Amino acid sequence: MSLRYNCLFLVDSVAALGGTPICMDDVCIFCTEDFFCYTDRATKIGQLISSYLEKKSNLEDHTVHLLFSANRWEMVPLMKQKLEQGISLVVDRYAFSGVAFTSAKPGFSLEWCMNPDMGLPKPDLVIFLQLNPSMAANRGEYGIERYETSAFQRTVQQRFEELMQDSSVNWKVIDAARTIEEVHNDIKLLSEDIISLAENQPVGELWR
Ligand code: 2DT
Repeated sequence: MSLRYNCLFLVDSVAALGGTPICMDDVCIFCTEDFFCYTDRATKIGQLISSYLEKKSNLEDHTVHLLFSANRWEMVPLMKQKLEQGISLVVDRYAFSGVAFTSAKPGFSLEWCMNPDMGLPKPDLVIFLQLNPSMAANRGEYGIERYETSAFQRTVQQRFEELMQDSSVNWKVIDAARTIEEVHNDIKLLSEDIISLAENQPVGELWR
């Protein structure tokens, strides 16, 4: 299977993938240059966010939300360039994490949180890796960064469930409590289907 298709799909969850490589036969998440990871901590905006997440600095809640969104928008020209070349993109976290996490804070509505990301390239498929917060806590270096508390993660999970009610987005939920091979296999099947369906389709605009 070649990657020369016009497809944008992403993987999102309360715990995302925690940097775990999931290699498929031809699509290699975390190994391909056509993989985008948000937060992209390499850019200047990403470095501000990274310092905030590592609790080395504090940022006002609206401000950091807008920075997360800006970190996606700054990569849009490159994403579009690749999509226009017919290259499929795999994205780890995207606007859905942005909305789920900020709206888990007191005083933030889903609507306010969605606004800055409206019009981003729309994913053809969103794979949500379902893992309960206590299992997620046992993976990776959980508990070190900001947001990594069970109470907050439970609220984030509820916000994701609200976002999944939106039928304009192609959500697929995968049970991530199984083995990496089983999760891999499910992602592979979903990816192959969407890559052929999205071929030659124009890229949509998120939440518009
Ligand atoms: P990682 O553990 O995946 O690096 O995420 N987050 C992420 C937000 O609050 N808003 C966003 O827009 C994005 C992309 C999720 C670090 C934390 O940052 C949160 C967990």
